[in-house]
Amino acid sequence: MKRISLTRYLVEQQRLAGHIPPELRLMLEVVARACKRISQAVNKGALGDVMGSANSENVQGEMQKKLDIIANEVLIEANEWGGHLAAMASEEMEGIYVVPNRYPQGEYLLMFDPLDGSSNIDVNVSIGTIFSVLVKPEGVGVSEQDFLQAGARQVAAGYCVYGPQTTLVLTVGDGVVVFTLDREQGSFVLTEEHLRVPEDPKEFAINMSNQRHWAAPVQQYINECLQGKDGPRGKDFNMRWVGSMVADVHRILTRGGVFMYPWDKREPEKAGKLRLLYEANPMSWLIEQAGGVSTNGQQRIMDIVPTKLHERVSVFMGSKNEVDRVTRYHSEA
Ligand code: AHM
Ligand code: MG
Repeated sequence: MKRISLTRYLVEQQRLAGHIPPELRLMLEVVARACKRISQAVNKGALGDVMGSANSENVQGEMQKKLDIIANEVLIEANEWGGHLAAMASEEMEGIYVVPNRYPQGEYLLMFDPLDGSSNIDVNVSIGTIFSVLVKPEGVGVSEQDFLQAGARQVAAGYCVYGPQTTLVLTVGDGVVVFTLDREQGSFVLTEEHLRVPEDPKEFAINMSNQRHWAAPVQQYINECLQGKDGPRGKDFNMRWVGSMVADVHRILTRGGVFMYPWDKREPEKAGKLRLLYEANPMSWLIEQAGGVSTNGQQRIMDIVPTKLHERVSVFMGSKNEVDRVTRYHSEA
């Protein structure tokens, strides 16, 4: 594999496969540049006055951290003047952000969770940025309605994880590629092509402290894993839970497993904790592009047509056989 930069990779893909329009390529480069800046802020930690709470709440009623707000601003500022976007939507903003009139308008819609895993910022554990790109439907102007498209219509999706390494993982519908940030050169370098999720792993990721609130199919699946060699699965399982979706899904893309954030009885009116448009959809597409499966227990997540911008969803994603199994338990219930 050639150790080429993200820019060069995208140019080559555009030339070879022709499936990355130039505007999309340029937009992805802008997103990657913004991620580099967020990575720098994350790395500075306490030296950069980026730690701790901002003493404000976002639209979901969650306390915002300073880095949530910084990352959101970095992404908006980097993208608003590029001419490739019509509007953006973010976990940290109630409504959509329409590209101001003073800048050229493009045809794409960008959605992001600027800083996923906020609870891990202050304890120096991996966090990340998740993003998803759609094409704006034809018509004058842009509205929230334009964002309410099924995940199957995404044209690009990815995340950047800020951990021991800063890693950008991307799909444009032709498999999953991984770039590692070379801090000395200041560029993302291709380090993995054709990422595949192993099919029969022995690892699961779920917040076990919510066990008593889960629905029966999830209880059954986890109970069977916990019985290990002595139970119906006939093998021992390991559990990992970072508490940052980016880090947990990155591990699963790398060595297999299943990531779950199911509906639970604590807030029964909510479909789940994670958000469909800028968390579940991009991660689902990456998982599927790597040969995995992603459902909400009932159906493929990417087939769900959203009804609102900050819609939540129950999530089961990862290795095919495990996700098929827990999805089957839902249909048998
Ligand atoms: P955030 O986007 O506000 O950081 O919330 C999403 C995160 C996910 O990264 C993670 O999987 C989940 O929330 C963990 O939640 P909890 O600690 O409640 O289990
Ligand atoms: Mg998040």
